[in-house]
Amino acid sequence: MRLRTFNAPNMKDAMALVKAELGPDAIILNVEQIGQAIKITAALDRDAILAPLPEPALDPLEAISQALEFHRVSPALADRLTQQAAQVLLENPQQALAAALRLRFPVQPLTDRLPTRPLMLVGMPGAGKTATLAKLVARAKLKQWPAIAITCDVVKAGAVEQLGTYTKALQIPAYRAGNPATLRKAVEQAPKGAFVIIDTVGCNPLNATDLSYLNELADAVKAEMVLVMAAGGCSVESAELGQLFAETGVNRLIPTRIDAARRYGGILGAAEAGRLSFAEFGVSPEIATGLDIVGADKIAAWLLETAPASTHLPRARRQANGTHS
Ligand SMILES: Nc1nc2c(ncn2[C@@H]2O[C@H](COP(=O)(O)OP(=O)(O)OP(=O)(O)O)[C@@H](O)[C@H]2O)c(=O)[nH]1
Ligand SMILES: [Mg+2]
Repeated sequence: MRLRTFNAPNMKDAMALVKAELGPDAIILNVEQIGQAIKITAALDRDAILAPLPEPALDPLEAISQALEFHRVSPALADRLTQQAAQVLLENPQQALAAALRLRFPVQPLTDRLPTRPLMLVGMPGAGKTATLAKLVARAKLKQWPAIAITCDVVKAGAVEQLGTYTKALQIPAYRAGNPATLRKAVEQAPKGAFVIIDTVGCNPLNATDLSYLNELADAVKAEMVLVMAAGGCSVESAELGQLFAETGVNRLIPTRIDAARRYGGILGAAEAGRLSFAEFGVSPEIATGLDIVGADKIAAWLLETAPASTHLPRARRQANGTHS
């Protein structure tokens, strides 16, 4: 016995499809209204009657709004995304949500092509800046770009050693710079056409001095500041942080710990509030494989795959290459 499903804009067309495919003996097992469309589940085999009825599918827009609520996406952003998804009129919630996300969240990876300016990773303490630097260098090496790394974190105990461990393994030169002038000198060491990446000390964006120091460093070498932010944060707090960093000159965001967070409302809120594009995503602690370039389709899948009403932890779902089990 094989169940078949038929989708059409109205009941008459759906029944015509059933008859055309299965003939007059088809047994209708279930009829659902999905948005404006009709979905019929039918079978030929009479045994099908004994089979349990399929679970009624959630309306696509309902599935989207439940997922956004689960992820603690701010109500205003959730409304905007749901309304945009509604305009797409797709039966598949993932495609509809992806279409809405695509309109609001541009993706601009840092390693698509060799950046023309040094990149400077900034963010809160522990956000994943240094690990992300190493992951970006690993990607640069795959592209056979010459690379150098510089750390301006001369404050945290072990920071220079941490970077040294990564750069030794990645076999690239590393420098430390305690002020804008030494940063400029370090950048001058880079061979022409090199991928130049700069680490910074964890910053407190509520402290204007911290932000203006980052600006001084970036200005000294005309670097692009890129925000690194861990997923799983409160969406209100993250939105405020995203806005503060955006006001400092950040345009792109690398969310990290996608694998270790259950809710993504924070990173969406930060990107929306700061009008930030998504760059790469940190999907595992692994340096070689822990960074992924992710489009709207994948983000929509991440948002929807966590059962919205579920109270249990989702399966270990993200692997080093960013695919899902
Ligand atoms: N699971 C997971 N862990 C990550 C990811 N990115 C970074 N980490 C881990 O997060 C921790 C902090 O990472 P760091 O790179 O040291 O963070 P940081 O922003 O440089 O920290 P400070 O220099 O102290 O401000 C480390 O244990 C990393 O391995 C990720 O995408 N997934
Ligand atoms: Mg660090």
